[in-house]
Amino acid sequence: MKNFLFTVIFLLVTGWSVASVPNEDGSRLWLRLDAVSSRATISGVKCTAMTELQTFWKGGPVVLKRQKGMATDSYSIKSQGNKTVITAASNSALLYGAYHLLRLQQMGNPCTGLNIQEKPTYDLRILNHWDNPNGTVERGFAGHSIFLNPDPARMKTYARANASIGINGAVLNNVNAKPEALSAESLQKAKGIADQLRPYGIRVYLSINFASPIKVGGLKTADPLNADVIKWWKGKVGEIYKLIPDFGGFLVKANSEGEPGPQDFGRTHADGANMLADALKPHKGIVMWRAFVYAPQSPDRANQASLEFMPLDGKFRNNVIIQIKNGPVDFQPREPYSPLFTSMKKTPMMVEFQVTQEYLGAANHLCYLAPMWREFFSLVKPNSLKAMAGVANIGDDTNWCGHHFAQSNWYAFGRLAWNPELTSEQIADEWVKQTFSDENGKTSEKFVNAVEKIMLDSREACVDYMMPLGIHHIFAGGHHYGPEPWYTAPGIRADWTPAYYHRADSIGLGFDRTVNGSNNVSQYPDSLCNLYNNINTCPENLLAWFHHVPWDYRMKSGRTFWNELCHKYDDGLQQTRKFLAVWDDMKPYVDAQRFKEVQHKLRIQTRDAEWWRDACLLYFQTFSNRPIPQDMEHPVHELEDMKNFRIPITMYENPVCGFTK
Ligand code: GCW
Repeated sequence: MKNFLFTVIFLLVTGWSVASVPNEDGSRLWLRLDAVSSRATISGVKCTAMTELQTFWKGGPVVLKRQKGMATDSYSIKSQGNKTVITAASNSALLYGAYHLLRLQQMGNPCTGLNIQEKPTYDLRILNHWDNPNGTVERGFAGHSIFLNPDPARMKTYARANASIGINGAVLNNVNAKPEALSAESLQKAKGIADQLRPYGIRVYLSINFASPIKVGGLKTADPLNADVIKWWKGKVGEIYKLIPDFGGFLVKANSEGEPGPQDFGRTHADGANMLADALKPHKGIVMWRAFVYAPQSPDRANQASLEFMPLDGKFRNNVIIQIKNGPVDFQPREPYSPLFTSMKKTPMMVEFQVTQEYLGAANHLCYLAPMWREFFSLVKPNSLKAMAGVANIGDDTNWCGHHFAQSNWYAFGRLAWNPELTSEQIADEWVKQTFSDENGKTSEKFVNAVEKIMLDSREACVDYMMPLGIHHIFAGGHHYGPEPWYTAPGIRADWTPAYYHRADSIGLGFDRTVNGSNNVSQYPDSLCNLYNNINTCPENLLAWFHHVPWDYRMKSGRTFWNELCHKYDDGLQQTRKFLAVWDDMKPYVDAQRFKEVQHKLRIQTRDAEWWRDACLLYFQTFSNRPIPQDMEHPVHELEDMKNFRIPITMYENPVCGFTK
């Protein structure tokens, strides 16, 4: 009773009460400003920036000025007397300036005395949608493709959301591209989408199937050096530009995971990419050619992109960018950076991050990814890259991303593509305040601090309960949700099974990538090579990535490797329980709908973390033959039950929940 009275008094005093917060479904993303009833005077260039400010800006007069010579997409915002002047060279840059101003307003920050200069690090800030023509989304956990039957209102929100964080490109279809992506009907559809996105400065791009000349064009070959093939692509590109004059270009996954490519005709990646680049060049289009390649016979998958692409360094046309996943294997909770980033010196490169949480709990786990991307940029210099791509986590779910907090990853991707030096804290702060503030731009400090702490701790917690200490690729087969370090299937390629990566045996755990092992370390610059090669200097969070670590190896904590592993798994689980408890306490500060939906997801995450800990520890224990330490909570599930458990979903769905026995 005393507590209750105290809470009521506290809520009254601080002005926060459940009743005053109307339910929200997340459909407005972080763009939660209501249209103003009396418009401010917005003068100058008539463009989308003007409409946005007229609709949402609550402050004094704003002048939109165009000034030639300013860098692409850069803008300035200056307070002059009671006026605010936004200056930029183009309409899309004016729009970025307008959203900057609206962001300040929505966060409740001062909007006077401004003197802001902004310039994006990358000219190209692009989302990759893995959307299929039938509306499914590969590794999509938020429903179906928003492009299947593009709803104008939804397209507008999508465009506004992207522009508000500076995203200026969208690849509309899956990199596992169906040839029909280039059919007349699909191109008409792409044109429709391009027309809707254009006012917001977003260009569209398409993924192409390298065998399209055969499958769509009826030719006998797709050999990139064949004259008919070259002509076919030129014609196709011309057709696209007639429909979409500002079309951005192609994204290509070639000779990877069964997709066709130039190697099918005895040619190289450079031959393939350059042929497409030549067709696009007259229209100022580009080719983003992926370096995600690996063959089943390789002794170490992590070595392969470098082995295939290094001999081609400097051989690509200047409108080709090599698109490289951040890590050398595949979007794992933690990987070292892909060594191509520091070894390719003569070829433009871009990084591909995965915003959708294929290996990070899909749309069920709260995992804020900015710290992971910042970790990448701590070793790969932002200005050594040309662009940034993110595999989108967007679908037709009401809240767009399946989990309310997954929106923060879309947000963080855009903000980091604009400026990779922004801190995870700053981006979280912007997102939380915009996503949860009241109509006056106010958010309770207690809520902001608590929620930001959850976000900032969440990625490391996920690593801990899923794949700590450098372990990787031990997720379930097929849909990739949950632990399955024992997974195998009849006739499956070795490099698609966890055992290829964890190599658990009676001696220890981990992949020997040292000079005595696969020699992957030698693909890194000398200083890092030496650091990673020596088990005593290798960062412990990458230990089992680079070493086969003996179970009794002494860690910095003084524990054996086995005991440390046990504790890491348990720490991760305990963290998720804390997240849930902290969120439970947030009820007074958030609308009931989002409170409950997030709480539901956190409960799943907590159960899943327990499942991960139990499955991995009990399975690895069959190799280590060592006890679970006494000073931690012990597994509660049976290994056999977990081994017999399968979630009956495809790679296009979000599981309702994980192991529940
Ligand atoms: O991570 C793997 C995914 C595939 C994906 C592939 C890729 C689009 O499991 O679903 O295919 O990477 O990035 O090409």
